[in-house]
Amino acid sequence: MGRTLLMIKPDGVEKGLIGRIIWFLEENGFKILGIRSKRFTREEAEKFYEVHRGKEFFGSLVDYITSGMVVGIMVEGEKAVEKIRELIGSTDPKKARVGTIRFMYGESIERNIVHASDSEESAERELKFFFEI
Ligand code: 3AN
Repeated sequence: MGRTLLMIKPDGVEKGLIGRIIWFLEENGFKILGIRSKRFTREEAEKFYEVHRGKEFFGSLVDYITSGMVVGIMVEGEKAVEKIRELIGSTDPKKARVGTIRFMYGESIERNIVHASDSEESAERELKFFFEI
């Protein structure tokens, strides 16, 4: 068993996709261990995305992620990190596999509905932005 963070970004919340995404996770056999909505401060958002600091899209990414509420979901399941990354699809919705969350709902490489941790270490680091673990 493993756990990971799936975060619904402001565009996913605005589009009313919270319920559908939770349904999709459960339908795919994952267990929801926690759900919390919040709005990131700039400082927190910069920390959350620190691996991207210095990239040309960093400022825009921080503006976007702080523009509204996000929902953090702690998800448990076998090979959770790897499998949830598969279920969300490629960063760029145009390249995402049919049936993935980003394929179905994503608009652009930035407004791509969800984030999911890309390794077990990232998952433990990122879950702490939402949960006392
Ligand atoms: P993923 O979310 O698929 O792990 P990362 O970690 O490469 O993708 O990027 C984190 C976030 O940064 C993406 N979800 C997206 O919102 C934004 N991003 C990544 N690459 C670009 C880009 N070339 N232009 C604009 N935003 C980007």
